[in-house]
Amino acid sequence: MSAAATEPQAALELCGIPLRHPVLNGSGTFDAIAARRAFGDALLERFPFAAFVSKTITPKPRAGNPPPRLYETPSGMINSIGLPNKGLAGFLEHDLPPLAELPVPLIVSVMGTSREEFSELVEGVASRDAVAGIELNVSCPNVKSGLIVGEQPSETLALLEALRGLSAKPLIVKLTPNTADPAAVAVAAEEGGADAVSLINTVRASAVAPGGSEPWLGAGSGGLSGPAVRPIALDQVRRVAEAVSIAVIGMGGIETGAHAREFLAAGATAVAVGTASFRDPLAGDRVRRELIEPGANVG
Ligand code: RRO
Repeated sequence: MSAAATEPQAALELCGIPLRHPVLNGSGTFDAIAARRAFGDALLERFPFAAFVSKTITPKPRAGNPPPRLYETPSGMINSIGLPNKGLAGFLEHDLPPLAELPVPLIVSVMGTSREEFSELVEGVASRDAVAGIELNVSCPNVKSGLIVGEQPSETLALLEALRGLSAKPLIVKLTPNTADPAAVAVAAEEGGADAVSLINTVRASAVAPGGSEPWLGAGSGGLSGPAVRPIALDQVRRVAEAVSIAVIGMGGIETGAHAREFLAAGATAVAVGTASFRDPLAGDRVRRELIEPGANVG
């Protein structure tokens, strides 16, 4: 048999990125470098996702938020990790080489606090052959306007207009659910030249320290994910998919193939598994099997 005949074929395309199946990871929910250390090459042979989305990086290194950073809720989890990362140069030097060895396309998630910072990030990662696409995490304030970019259609449009000319690689806008009309933001992203949108990021949430009145999380508040947010995510994915023609990546509490199917039926081209991977690093692989292998669905 020829090598080409044994190579897995792309089953679908996500804004030009070939995917063997529709299940990705949510940014920041699966540490592929640590998993490779723990599982060795077995991880590459049975990689759970059709493309890998990196944890969000920023231009300069960040230590992240003070602890505690996590809080378990009924059917969910609140995080306030606060973007700990090595910064653009550290990512390119230390993290990109091992991520480039993964057997799937690499999407790098980036976040800046100004158009200039976003531009630096997009130029820095897009020039690397190993990078198939860039996810713009817009759940951040613009230091000039003070507004959260992804909460405002006008801010999102202006950001995309500034970035679109910098690279021909796919730009995916990660939408926040913490806005009155996520579909209006998605339409603005499309108008600015985005190739896809992904949603939802976490839902703004707080927790009180047990027995007290103080906030539990070191940063005061955080973002809720997991099964608790799935109906919110499904509703927003449907509304966004109806409003745009670009691809939609749906996520939010997906734990089974049946859940994934609901998001695809709501108009998503692909789905992502996030919080479920913390409990079971192979959750993505199971969701894929339940989704595409008849009879495997136990969810
Ligand atoms: O690092 C985080 O605390 C974080 C990020 Br960048 C994000 O986009 N969403 C989230 O829930 N946490």
